[in-house]
Order: sequence, then structure tokens, then C-alpha cells
Amino acid sequence: MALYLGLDCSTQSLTAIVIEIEGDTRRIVFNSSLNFDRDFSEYGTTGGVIRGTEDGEVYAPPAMWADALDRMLARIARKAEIDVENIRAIAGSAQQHGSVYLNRRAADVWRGVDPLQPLAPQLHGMFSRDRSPVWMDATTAVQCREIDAALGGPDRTKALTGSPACERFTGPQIRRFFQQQPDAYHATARVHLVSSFLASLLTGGDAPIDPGDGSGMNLMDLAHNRWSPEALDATAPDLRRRLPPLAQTWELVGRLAPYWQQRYTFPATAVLAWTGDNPSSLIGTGVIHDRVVAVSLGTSDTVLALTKEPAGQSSHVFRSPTGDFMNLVCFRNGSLARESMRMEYGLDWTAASELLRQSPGNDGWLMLPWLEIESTPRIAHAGLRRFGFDRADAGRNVRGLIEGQMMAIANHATAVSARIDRVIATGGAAVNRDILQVMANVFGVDVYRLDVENSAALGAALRAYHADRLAAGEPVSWKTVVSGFTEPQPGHRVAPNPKHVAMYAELRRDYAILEHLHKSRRPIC
Ligand code: XUL
Repeated sequence: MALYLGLDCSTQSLTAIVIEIEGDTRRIVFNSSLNFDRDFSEYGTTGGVIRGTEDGEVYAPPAMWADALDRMLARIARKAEIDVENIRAIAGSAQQHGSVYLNRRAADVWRGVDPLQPLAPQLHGMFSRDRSPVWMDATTAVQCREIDAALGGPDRTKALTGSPACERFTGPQIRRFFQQQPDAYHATARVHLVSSFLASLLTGGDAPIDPGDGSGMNLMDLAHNRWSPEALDATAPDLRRRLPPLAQTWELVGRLAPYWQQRYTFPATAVLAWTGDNPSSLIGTGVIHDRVVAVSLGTSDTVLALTKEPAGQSSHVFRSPTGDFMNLVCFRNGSLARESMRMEYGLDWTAASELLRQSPGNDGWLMLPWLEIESTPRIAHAGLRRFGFDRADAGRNVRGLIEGQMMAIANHATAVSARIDRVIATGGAAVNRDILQVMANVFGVDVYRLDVENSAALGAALRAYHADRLAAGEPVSWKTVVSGFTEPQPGHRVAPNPKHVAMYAELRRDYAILEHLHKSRRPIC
């Protein structure tokens, strides 16, 4: 029996999924999560993070992730049904952008770890910074401006690295660290991402960063998958020697270190490069070609689309684990706007859904749903724009907002991915079938709801399988890799209603015109 282990270290938890692949048998044999707040309460996190005293400061203690990795491998090793000898390869992913700072003693500390003792307390002497800023941190606006200015403006930074300088991205974070704590920066021998730090703990070496996570740093030349000397110079002095090398996502980067072999009787299993949770989710949700897009309806709404070339219209372009490009289009007005609309009219979701069903197309009335400032398109002046109705009418407002959101998502998704055959819907609001019905009607294609709680860990396990076969000289296509794991369940399909598809096709054109006309204007109502 061939087993593959995928790990995902997200903001709030560490998840492990083991899959079994033998002939036609393809199944998940282990799926388990450790929650940082609950299972590691001694680190004092809330939602897996700690909020600092400075406005927008959000970080996590890196030792907590090491602790979780230790406990998870113990769980796997103790699971009677899993023979660890059969695990052929291990891959992983982690929350993107977060960074871990190691000092010069790190290699020695690691060499000296005692397999009879828990890992985390033994790592104390390894860090040059005991805090890892994570993707939620928003303290680097100044550094973003400085980096963009040095590189020739945000568009130029985006063309070079895949994104304009962003507060949560690692480059601006490193720059701030260098400016605020120059001594600690100079004492830093390595800056790892959360992903490459955990891969390093597994191999006991200095694991590379993969292009998928590397493109979340504002430091990598996206076209060539190498560190950009220009971006490095714009960030901090002597940064090149502080970064690990880059390696392809499918490369084996080492074998499980003696610590794990002796502590939990694992063999010297092959370990792959780790990547970011978003690129890994792409595989775990089966978004492996450009005609399927994933739409996540979360705090903000995001579209993930795979393309052969970077799409100019996306908010961010990352590399994907398939070697292509992962385009991410981000809409700030997601669930927060939906919730605030629902609450304004004192509705629960059953009542709000009823309003959605009542009059699809809102009798032609449109709303630009920019309750907050928006990133797609860039809207500097917050405020809903209503056309043909006022604030008093609950039904028109609820439909205007949600239909407007779905039209914006569909129009901008089409600009990234020319032909869309299917939409995979994820995120909290995807449980609402009426919202998905609007989505299906607006896109004019089937929408499938996927239970993706652990799609990043599943994606990692699938990547382990893909890389193992590649290394064995028996490569398998990505279609074969994901087959049997990511097909949506028929009961989760929401089909478009042809009558409404034609109507929304027209409304989408009107919506695009309104969006264009009003994006630089202040709200009028
Ligand atoms: C993506 C991002 C988040 C984290 C969450 O740019 O910041 O999705 O990866 O884990």
C-alpha cells in the first residue's frame, strides 16, 4: 500500500491528511487537526495569532508550529492503521507570507536535538526574533511605499514580483524588521517562510522556498523563478545570503531527519518542498487547468484561477504547484458587506435568501456593492451606489448587493480566465444555496460547493504522490493525480437556470459599464 502524507499549517491549526493510492483504490485514511488555541494554549494565541501593542501588529510564536509538528507526527506514528514504513513521500503547505528568523547557531541547535525530548523547547537558541509576523499583520504601509518607489511604482513591482508591495508580504515585513531592529536583523542568518521553516524541521536541513510561496514575498522574479536582485536591494541589505534557495514545488528537498526516525520510528521518508496554502488548495480543489475557477466567499471574496501566463487583471499572481500561474483576484466587500446588509434590514439568512429568490435580476436595478473601499476594481471612496432604488427597500438592497457582488466576481474572473466551464465555491457563505444559485445564473455554468476545510493538506498529500511518481520515472498527469479525490459530489451541484442566464448576461454588461463610469467617482446616494 502506498501512502502519502500532506500537512498544512494554517493560521489556526495544523492538519495532516494521509492518502492511500493503490491501483483503483484512492482514499483518505487519516485526517486530523490540532488547533493552536485549544491544543497549545500555553502560547496564548487567539485564532492562532497574537495581536501586538502596535496598531495592525499580528504575529505568532514560531516554536508553536514546531510543537504542533512534533505532536502531529506522534499522532500519525501511533495510529495503528498507518504503517509509517509505507509513507512514500511527505509534502506540506502553510499560511502564506509569514516569516521565521533564524540566527547563526540554528544549524548547530538542530544538529544537537535529542530525540527523547520534545522538539520545541530545544529550539529556543535558534531564533533571532521570537515573533513571526503573519499575513494578518498590517504594519508595513511605509515600507511598501518605499519598496514600490525604489522599483518604479506599484505596477512595476507587480510586473516583476507578481504583486504590488503589500503589507502582509514578506519583503516589506523584512524591511521593517531591518529598520526597527537593525541589530537583530544583522544577527539573522536565515529568513524562512512558515512553509520552508517547517520543511527544514522535517529534513533537519535548510529547506528551499518554492516559487508558489516565493511569489508571496515581493522578492521573487516571477517570470524566472529566481530572487530578484533589484527587489532584494529595495528591501534590506545583504538579503540574498539570508534567503534559502528556491526549488520547484515538486522537488524532493531531503529525507526525514534522524530526530523523527528515532523519536517515532519513521523511515528516512522523502520530503518535498512545501508551498503556500493557496497554491496547495488549488490542487486540493482540483483547479488544475484554466477552465475551472475557485471562488471563495469569505471575509473578502477571492477568485483563484490557473493560467499559462500571468493575467494582468488579477490582484496577485503567484506560481502554482503545476508550474503555471495562480491568479488571485480579491474583492474586499465579501461576507462583511453581506452580513452588514442582512443586519441593516433585521433579517436572518433564511429571510435574506427568500428575498434573493423572489425576483432574480432585481427587475434590472443594479447596485455597485462598495460598502467598504474596494480592491477590485480599486475604489477609494467607500459607499454603496444604488441605481433606481433607495435604501428603504430591503429586497432590492439585498438582491442588489449580492447580485452586484456575483456580477463583479464573474466579470473579473472572465477577464482572468477566458473560458470558464465550472466554478468551485468555497468559504463560509458557500453553504447558502441561494447565493450559489445567483452565482450559477450569473456565471452561466455549474457551481459546485466543496467542503474544503482541509483542501490545502489534501493538495499537499496529492503533491507528494505526484512527486513520488515523477522521481520514480513514472510521471502521472495532474488529472490523474487529483482523480478520485477532488470530484465534487453530485448533491453539491447547483445548475444555472437558462432563463436567468440570458438575463444576467445582459445585466453583466450594464454592470461593467456602471463600474467603469463610477469607479473614480464618489458615491451619490
Ligand atoms: C493570501 C493570504 C492568506 C493566507 C492565509 O495572500 O494572505 O490567504 O495564505 O493562510
